[in-house]
Amino acid sequence: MPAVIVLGTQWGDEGKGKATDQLGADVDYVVKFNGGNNAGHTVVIEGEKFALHLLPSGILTPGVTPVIGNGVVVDLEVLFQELDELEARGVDTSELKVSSHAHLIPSYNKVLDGATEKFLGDRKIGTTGRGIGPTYADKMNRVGIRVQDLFDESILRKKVRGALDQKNHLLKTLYEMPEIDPDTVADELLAYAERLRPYVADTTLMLNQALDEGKMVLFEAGQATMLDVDHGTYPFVTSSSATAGGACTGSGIGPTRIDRVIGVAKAYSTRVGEGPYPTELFDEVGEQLRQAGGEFGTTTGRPRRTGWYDAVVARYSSRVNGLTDIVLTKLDVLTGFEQLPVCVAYDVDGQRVEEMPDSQTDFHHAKPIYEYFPGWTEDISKAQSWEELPQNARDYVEALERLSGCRISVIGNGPGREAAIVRH
Ligand code: 2SA
Ligand code: GDP
Ligand code: MG
Repeated sequence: MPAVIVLGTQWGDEGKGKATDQLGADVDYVVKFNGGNNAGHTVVIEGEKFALHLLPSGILTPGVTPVIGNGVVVDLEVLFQELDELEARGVDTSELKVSSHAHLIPSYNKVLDGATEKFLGDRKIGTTGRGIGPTYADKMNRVGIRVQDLFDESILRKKVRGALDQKNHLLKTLYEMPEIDPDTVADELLAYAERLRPYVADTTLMLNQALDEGKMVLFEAGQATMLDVDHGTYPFVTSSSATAGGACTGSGIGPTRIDRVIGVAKAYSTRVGEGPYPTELFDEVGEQLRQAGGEFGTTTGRPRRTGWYDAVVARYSSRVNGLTDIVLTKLDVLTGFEQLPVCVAYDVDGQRVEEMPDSQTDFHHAKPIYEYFPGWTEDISKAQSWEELPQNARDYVEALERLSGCRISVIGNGPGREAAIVRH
């Protein structure tokens, strides 16, 4: 299986980092194709915890070439901080490749991310404040700054000036903030040029050649299906394509090359930031899930909203991504809950709805219709096979498989690399 996509089926933080890492030994390239340092992937190797933001999780596996694809937005300060931290912990980062087409996050877009959220007030998105939205807006508006611009100083200065023309006007008149000097921003970016140069590559050519040679390439999504700018709960989404199609546009691979699409799903659900979330729990059970699952943002430390598994979302994810497999994570977190509700359909203004509502208003009105499954009390964190799981845990997984419209091929039962039960 030469080309595999790993993506999130819910609202992020399903455990994609761990799923990618587990496939690591068989993989030649791990490609990040969307998002930037808004992502946070935690990987635990022999008890040691690594939190990755901008770098693909594959960087932790020796022999894997980590790639930052053209669809990613890169904060150079964060990139080098992350590389320095990993190097200090003995991780070899020298094989990293960065697409010359990837866009850079200039400091003004971090200022604008914060200012826009403040301006929106109670209509805010709850962004990570990393400048992601404004940088993708610049890309689409054709005033973005790309990696390759760092190597032509006069072009870079011209582009930064062009981008700031409009933004300074906005900062001054609407947000009542100081204007930003274009040359200061250009100098900030240029300071990283020589350090970045050895990593820069034509990653599209490189990846297509690798696939021609039968190498295994893994595409790792940031965020998740319900945060995708097209298919998520717009406008409460991130600004990139976190679904399977994004792997193609974000790396320059044709869709005919993709062999497998693995969706990672938590055995319950979480969401960070604002936006509709039908199965959200507001009571002490929600708090219990948050504590048991350690549900706090990897990037910002924000407490995550928590709720039950939503099979309508899972079916939708299977459909828009063409999933071939689901990796179900954090089953161990559910140990000790007496009863496990699973949302099988929605009640939308008195009507039973089986599929994801097409209209935003309907989704905002959706109330979960639950089926209830009995829980288990046995510790499952040491289980190594399907047979070792208690009957109720197996019944729960089989019910999720039936309701989600896709086979569940791996079950996560702990944060460590080794804590996984392979079924198929
Ligand atoms: P942005 O910053 O423009 O991408 O924010 C837009 C929405 O996307 C959500 N978002 C995320 N949701 C879950 N996890 C993310 N990564 C971090 C993590 C989050 C953290 O792994 O824990 O540490 O807070 C992530 N990144 C973006 C965001 O909450 C907005 O709803
Ligand atoms: P990602 O953004 O999808 O890569 O996920 P995050 O790393 O932000 O959040 C997932 C969290 O769950 C991390 O702290 C992982 O170490 C942890 N995790 C992953 N799989 C499992 C699992 O099966 N069980 C438990 N208990 N924790 C897990
Ligand atoms: Mg995360």
